[in-house]
Amino acid sequence: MKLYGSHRSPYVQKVRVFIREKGIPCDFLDVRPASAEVVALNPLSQIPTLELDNGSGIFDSTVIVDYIDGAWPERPLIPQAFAERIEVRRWEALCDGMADSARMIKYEASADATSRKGADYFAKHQGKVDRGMLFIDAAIAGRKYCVGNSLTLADVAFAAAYAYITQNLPEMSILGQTPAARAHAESLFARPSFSILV
Ligand SMILES: N[C@@H](CCC(=O)N[C@@H](CS)C(=O)NCC(=O)O)C(=O)O
Repeated sequence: MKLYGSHRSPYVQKVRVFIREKGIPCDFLDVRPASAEVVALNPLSQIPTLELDNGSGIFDSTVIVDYIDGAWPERPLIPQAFAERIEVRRWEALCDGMADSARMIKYEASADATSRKGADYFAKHQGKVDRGMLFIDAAIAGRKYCVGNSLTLADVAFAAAYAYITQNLPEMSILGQTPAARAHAESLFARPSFSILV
């Protein structure tokens, strides 16, 4: 099994930490979304893309983690029980969405001034990150894990998004107003499986 991606992608990093936490063998190939290997497996030409040993491709990061958790059911990171599973997937959707907005801000900020989007665009995406971070800060305060009493995909998705945001947009003022989110991220980064995020 091979994972195609880049350590600069928050979605790739989420999948890489998930695989490490599961303790399963998987080769990692550092490639761009437009690489021939990815395009051959994924018509969307996006990373992460997973290549199975039978040569077929699996993509979007949400489907890849589902595949891995189902194919290696020992030590599940996505709960089977309906309510917990929906809660974990909600965390993942929130954290992936925050990473989406952080990426938009980063790319637009580095665009040429003549073609750069306006202040409304930045405010819209900043609002998504800020509200998401405040939501997480309130939800995680006093808890060891995002959902339930053990580590799940929710913690993995949060850590990957938090690492991306703090590394690429460290000046965001919301980071100074969300100490519980920061403390949770730091406790996760200390786990060996998460060390690739820092
Ligand atoms: N929803 C997708 C998003 C993947 C994604 O947008 N990856 C970016 C890299 S961070 C990419 O491949 N961009 C190239 C493109 O969209 O053409 C997932 O979770 O896997």
